[in-house]
Amino acid sequence: MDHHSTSKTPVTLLGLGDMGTALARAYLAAGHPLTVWNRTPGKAEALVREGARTADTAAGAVSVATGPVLLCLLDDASVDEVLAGAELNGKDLVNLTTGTPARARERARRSGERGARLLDGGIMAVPPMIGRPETGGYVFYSGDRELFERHREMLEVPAGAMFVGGDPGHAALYDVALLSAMTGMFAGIAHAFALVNEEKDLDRPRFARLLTDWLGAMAGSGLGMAAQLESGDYTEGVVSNLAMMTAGNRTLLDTAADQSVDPRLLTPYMELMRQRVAQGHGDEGLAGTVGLLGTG
Ligand code: FVH
Repeated sequence: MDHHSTSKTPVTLLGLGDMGTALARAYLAAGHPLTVWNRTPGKAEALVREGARTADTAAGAVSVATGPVLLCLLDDASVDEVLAGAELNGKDLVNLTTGTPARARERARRSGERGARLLDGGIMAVPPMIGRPETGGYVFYSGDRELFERHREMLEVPAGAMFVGGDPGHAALYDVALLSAMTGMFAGIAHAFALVNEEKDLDRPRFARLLTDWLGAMAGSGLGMAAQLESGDYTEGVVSNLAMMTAGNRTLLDTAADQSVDPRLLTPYMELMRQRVAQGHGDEGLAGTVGLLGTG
């Protein structure tokens, strides 16, 4: 690729882990001039053969950047470390590293003080979904709206782009909220497999398909919970009430004991359900457990 023969926005990318490399390949495939940097230099070699330029240092990559600088690093600490040594004045930064909302807000403030603009992103995709729109992967963005609109076409190259507000912390908050829900789901899947795994003649693939279908059918209950949280009426549209579910939890725990499975992944949430019923809300759905989690 001749870097001067395209009208596509030049992209600088810091970080060539699994996700960074997938992003790099998507930009190269779409014909964007691409400069990459990675702490461990060897990871850039294949991309250079595929048309990318490489920089010796992160500060060097940022200093010659004429377009947006994307960061896809391990965590907040690595982003702050990499940005600390760079001259940011006049630069457009797009952070795609998973981090906390508080650190995103602080980074946006500090970037502004250093003359840069920052858009924060949270990637809702795994590397094989990058550059493949049919997989439905997307990235939450928040912070500088003008920056988002200006670079929207470039941002949409690896995955869909969804702007969720001017608060620079909101992309991270949405990202972490969805990842947290996913973690709870993984815990449920692990418990389910623990219950059945020692059974003779278990057809694991068949069980996995049943589990996947059931979780898919139940995931929509989040919509009902949102409606209840909006209205404040936690009995609205309830199809499975807390009193019934809490009684059913006894069966879940007894079965775990019979199968010699530690129920510790389930019991914290069961305790919240029990508390809400004890407060006299057995006719509600699960929305009342949300308020019990607040620590502020
Ligand atoms: N991979 C995934 O499934 C998920 C999908 C959703 C989004 N996440 C987040 O994306 C960020 C990057 O993830 P990744 O998969 O690329 O992660 P790694 O393959 O572990 O690569 C990490 C890169 O970060 C570099 N790095 C780490 N520490 C430093 C540092 N102190 N200074 C500079 N660079 C640093 C590391 O460099 P090296 O080890 O190769 O030298 C890699 O380039 C992440 O936030 C996910 O949560 C991915």
